[in-house]
Amino acid sequence: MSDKPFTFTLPGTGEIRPSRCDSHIERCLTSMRGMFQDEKAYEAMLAVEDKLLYEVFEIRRPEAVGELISGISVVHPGLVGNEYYMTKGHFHSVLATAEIYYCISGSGCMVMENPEGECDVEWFHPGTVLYVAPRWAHRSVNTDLDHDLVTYFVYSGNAGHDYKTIETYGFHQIVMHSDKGPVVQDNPRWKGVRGAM
Ligand code: PAN
Ligand code: ZN
Repeated sequence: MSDKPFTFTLPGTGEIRPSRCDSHIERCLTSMRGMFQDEKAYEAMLAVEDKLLYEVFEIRRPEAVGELISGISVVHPGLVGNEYYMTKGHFHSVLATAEIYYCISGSGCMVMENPEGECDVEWFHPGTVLYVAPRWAHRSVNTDLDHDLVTYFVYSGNAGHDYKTIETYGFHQIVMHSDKGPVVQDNPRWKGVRGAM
């Protein structure tokens, strides 16, 4: 990997690919087993098609202190039962590493929580910059049922990803679709002991 400076361009509205991309990850329904509330709806959807829920295009850099890894996250529109398509979500393995998200197009939110169980949900609209403070787990949720949620993210090269904690316990909060729009609720299936995480 070159150590020289470089440039690239972010996707415009209606596009999803940055002009430079070293890795492209596609996450389908199968990789989100157990994460949605409505298991029957999940299994029924999966029986028809293993739908693509979100994609990540990364501009890779060495996973080292001082480096910055960035890329584009695209959460496609849709519902599993009454729950919006979302990312798996994770803590950074090096908890003390922050992340910046910039919303390019679409709308939705970031569901966040820290290991003490404090929760926060911040909303994305085109132009929103979100600072995910160190120690906060984060999950992107697309609450627009007609358009992709496209964000640009930047995080420390050494951050690493801890998916297991969220896979085991879930997030304390969920975002559900209603006639009046998105509603943030306590997660009835959260598997930890409240106040103990
Ligand atoms: C992002 C996320 C990306 C996909 O690059 O990795 O939005 O979400 P999951 O990793 O939870 O599947 C990031 O936050 N990196 O640290
Ligand atoms: Zn992250």
